[in-house]
Amino acid sequence: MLKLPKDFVFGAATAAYQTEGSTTVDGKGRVLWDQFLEEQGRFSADPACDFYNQYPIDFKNAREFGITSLRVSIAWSRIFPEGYGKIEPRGVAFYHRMFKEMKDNGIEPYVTLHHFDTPEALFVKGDWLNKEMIDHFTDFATFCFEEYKEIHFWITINEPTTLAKQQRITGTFPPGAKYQFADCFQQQHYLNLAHARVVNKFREMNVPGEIGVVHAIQTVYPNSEKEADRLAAIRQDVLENKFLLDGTLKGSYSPELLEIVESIIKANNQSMIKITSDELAELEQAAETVDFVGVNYYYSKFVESYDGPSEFIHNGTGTKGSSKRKLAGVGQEVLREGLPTTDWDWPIYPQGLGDTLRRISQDYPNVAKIYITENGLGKKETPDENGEIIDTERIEYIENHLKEVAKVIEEGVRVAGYFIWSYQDMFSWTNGYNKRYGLFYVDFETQERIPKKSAYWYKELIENNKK
Ligand code: BGP
Repeated sequence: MLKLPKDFVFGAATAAYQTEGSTTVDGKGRVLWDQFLEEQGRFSADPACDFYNQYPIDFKNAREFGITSLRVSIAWSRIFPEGYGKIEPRGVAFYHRMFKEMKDNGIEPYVTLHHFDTPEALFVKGDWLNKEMIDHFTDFATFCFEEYKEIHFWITINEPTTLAKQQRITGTFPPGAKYQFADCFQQQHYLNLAHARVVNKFREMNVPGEIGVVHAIQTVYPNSEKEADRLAAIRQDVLENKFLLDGTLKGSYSPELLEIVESIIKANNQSMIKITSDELAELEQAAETVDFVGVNYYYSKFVESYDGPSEFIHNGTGTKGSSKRKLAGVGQEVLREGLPTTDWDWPIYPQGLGDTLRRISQDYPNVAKIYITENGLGKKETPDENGEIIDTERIEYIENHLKEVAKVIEEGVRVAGYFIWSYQDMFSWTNGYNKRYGLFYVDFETQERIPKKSAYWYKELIENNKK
């Protein structure tokens, strides 16, 4: 039987744009996704799982299933429809209502301030590549700290790596730019800086709570013992993980790290990024006080050296084997023989979570605790003839990852909690609605919720762990 510490937090995760729907309701401003998705014409985030209206049902379900912590995010453009300036009182009131409902159901909110939903008015001005964005984000965060006194746990930014890479290199997030390595690293630096500035503000204001950042970590391994593959894996890790981990948790970039950054940028005939000493001072100050880091882990990457041009094809349909991931100046991802993959070509490798947790603990000893802020399995699902969803594969996936967590805790790594992605089925940014992760199945036509087998399994796990 899986045993975790008595005070271990068992939660589940959500994000505003993926759940709320009601994207044009109560004065909400547009975000970067609205036009991008309209132009693609494949799917929209309305009504998603209608969390804007269904949240009382979702929280009641959570209470019944023993889930006492949920990750939610505040949609910036519900509060500041233009990103700054005019405040929308209906948006402000919505989150007070929502947080109250959570508390009334005995649920602790873990609140993300930026989960991929930059207001459109700021997106068109350059988004995270425009330094002005950092000031506006800090003002939005400051407003939230003053307004939502009921919140204890704050997360600055969700997955800076995903934002920077998918907005600038893979073209899968708006604006859909491809292979802009310099922009990707510049944006990573500005995301590190935005996180730091908000943490420093939080301290200056003496907010009585905790604050951290959430990183997506895909653990990178060389696919062979060959030196060229080892170097490719180092570059891939710098591009996706290390630059952000060091920037937010160490508060500095070593000369060796910057050399690798420069070599990737130069290999793509682009100009090196700009970093000032004042900016570095901000990073350093924040890294000294950060309370926790969240790790979102889904899969690991196995990398080989590659000398050709970039070629990235995203599998956004769940057609196994349809993706290609080769990046000039970095390396190519390959599927390791014998490892299972999801329909979206994500290799399932629980050890990768253990290795990442050990790495964070060793390399960033100043970080007091780690939460797994997302982990889960995306699947195509429909209820069976009895109206049930028997998601055995998901249970296995979660259990195997939690076993890794239990193992590293035994070794002394301070992991404080685990949030399943996702709490209920919802909208997926680049995949729409056929990639389901929820503990609760959602019929997107009727908005009916059905607990999956995994929800019952999780409930039992939580109860057993309390004994
Ligand atoms: C993370 C995001 C989530 C969520 C999840 C699953 O990157 O923080 O918002 O979407 O991944 O990803 P996907 O929906 O692409 O399968």
